[in-house]
Amino acid sequence: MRKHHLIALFVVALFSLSILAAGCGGDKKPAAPAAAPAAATMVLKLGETHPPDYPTTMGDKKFAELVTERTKGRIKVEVYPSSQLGEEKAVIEQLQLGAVAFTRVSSAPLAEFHKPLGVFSLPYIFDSSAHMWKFLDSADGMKLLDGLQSSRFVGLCYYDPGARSFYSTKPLKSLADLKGMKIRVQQNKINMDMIAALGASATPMPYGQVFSALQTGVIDGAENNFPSYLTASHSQVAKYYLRDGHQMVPEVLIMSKVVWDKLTPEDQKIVKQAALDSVKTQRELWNKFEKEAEAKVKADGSTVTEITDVKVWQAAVKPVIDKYGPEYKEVLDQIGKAR
Ligand code: GTR
Repeated sequence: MRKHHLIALFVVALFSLSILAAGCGGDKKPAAPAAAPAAATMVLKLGETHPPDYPTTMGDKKFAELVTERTKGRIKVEVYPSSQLGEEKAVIEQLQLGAVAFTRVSSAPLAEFHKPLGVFSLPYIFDSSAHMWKFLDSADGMKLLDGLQSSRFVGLCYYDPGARSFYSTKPLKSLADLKGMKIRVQQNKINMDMIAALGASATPMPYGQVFSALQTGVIDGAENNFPSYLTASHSQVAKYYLRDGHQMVPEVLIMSKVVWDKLTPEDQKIVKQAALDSVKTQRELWNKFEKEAEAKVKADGSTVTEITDVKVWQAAVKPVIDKYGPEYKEVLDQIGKAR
């Protein structure tokens, strides 16, 4: 009881003091009208799979920098590299919910959320990087990106993906060697069919699990471009790289439609343009790093074999084109036109 009494007294004393303090305003200037509240900074997250200095991450950072600069700090984009926000599929789901604002992903896992992008996983649809960019930069390429809106994403821009090729922990120098191998693929249905058509067995799994799966022998091989082969350390365990260039699967920078809808039309325009303007940075760094990565893996002891029989590979995957061709006919015709 006594204790309660003391506490009560203390509270009363404090209360009186605060009244006194409030009353001691002094010269009683009329209260200034409240200043208009400064526009709050909107902080938006961008998820990226690759490490901080990888070309796609550098593209993301350029994008972030341009957005902050052009919105005069109204919007701040924070780039989280190295899958800090999760693997690609998980981050894409976060975008649909609006919990993460942006991500840079490969169009292969994104195609599981937005089917039209599956076209890019079809093997040998582009003859060269120039052919691919001619299509991506065309009105048809941009239309494909804009179509993402129907799946609650906003497609901002494409980044260079290079070409994907197979590599293995076991000798791999020809298509015949691939037979019966367990190959990790990006999580997408077309990839499963492609691997089957090549006589191997497909194991889809997130990118972050591939290194240990190679190391422990859960899989025999995987497929990717030189920069990923190097930076994910796959080249340390899978020493045989067979350069067949079966796919060029564009990287895309996308935004959550939920978050996009919260921006003013003016800021939406800034975000879109900043993304398009960041492409130059990513492409320049990509071209440089692709060559550096190739030289590095060779210097580190990887055996790189160039294929000389691309027609044989193309014939082997023809069933995949036959199966999916009708579904993607319109875009395949546009890609053909850009050739
Ligand atoms: C890389 C791509 C990543 C990821 C990875 C994979 O080339 O840049 O976004 O999709 O391939 O194979 O999972």
